[in-house]
Amino acid sequence: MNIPGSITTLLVGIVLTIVSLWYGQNHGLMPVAASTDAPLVDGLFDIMMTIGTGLFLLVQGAIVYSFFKFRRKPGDDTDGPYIEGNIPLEILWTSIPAVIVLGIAVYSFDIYNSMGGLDPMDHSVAHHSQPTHEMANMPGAAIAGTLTDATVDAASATPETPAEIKESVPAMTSAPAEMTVQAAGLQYAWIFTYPDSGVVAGELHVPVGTRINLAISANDVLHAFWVPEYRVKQDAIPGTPTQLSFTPSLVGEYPVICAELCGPYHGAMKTKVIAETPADFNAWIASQQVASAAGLDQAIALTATEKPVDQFLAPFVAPLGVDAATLQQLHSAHAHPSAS
Ligand SMILES: [Cu+2]
Repeated sequence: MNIPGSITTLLVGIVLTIVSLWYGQNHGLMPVAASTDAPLVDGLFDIMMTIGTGLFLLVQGAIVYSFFKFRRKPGDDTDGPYIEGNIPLEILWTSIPAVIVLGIAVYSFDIYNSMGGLDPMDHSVAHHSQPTHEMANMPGAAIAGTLTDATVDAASATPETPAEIKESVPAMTSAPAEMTVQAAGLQYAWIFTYPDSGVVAGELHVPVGTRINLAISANDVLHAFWVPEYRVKQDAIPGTPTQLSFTPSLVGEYPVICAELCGPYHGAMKTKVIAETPADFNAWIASQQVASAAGLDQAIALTATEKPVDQFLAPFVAPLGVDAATLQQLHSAHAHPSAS
């Protein structure tokens, strides 16, 4: 083996390892971790940054070292020595990357699996992991968020974080275990539909602590649903429904970005996910129902055909003290003259 084993090499190796480990934890490249899945992805990213930093320093260090060490001496016009090869060295520099790549493959597959990537329709995964995720991972997520904020984005994020954590803790106890929301991508917007309430919105409101199952569709061309703060992304494919699951862990507003070039205004296809406490979320759902009930277009288009007149008028007359029975009587009395 021609690998030098001097003290200098050992010291350089130790320094290189320490610098790589430090930078892997302090690269500051990730936005705040706002879902329970985010710390998993960040763990993988940190390890890859550690390895990448080590390799970068090793390769660049060897190049810079060689510039000086093997610089042509003045007056030396001879050729360099002929080197046939070095089997042990070649085995070493093949096996080490192979082990690294295999290790990252197994680790990332494990994370993909634990995020439900293998079978997003299998809700038992979410149910089984829910209690442990909430008990064990949620404080971790909050702490991770604090650390990231403090070191990375001190100016903008740190003041919000204590409040976010405070708000997110009681949210755990009363949030539903999971919720399915339809997300339709179209040029150039996202339309979110809440199945139970029928609320339709251009922004995604989610209660913190609830496993959100997005049922993603595309109305025209390829789009992709991406929330960097949640570390999740999924394609929206015309004719092929796709799924995406995540659990918001911090109260706040985060950008939803279309991550698939979908047309000339692709860059403007942005909205936001608004993670709030279950109480705020329920209040928002209620406000949306009132808003849609009060919409005249909706009342004509939907309610006139699907509901009896007294039912769809009820929200309007309630403040006047007219009850549904009275309304029904009034309607019956006037129905015949106007029915023709
Ligand atoms: Cu798009």
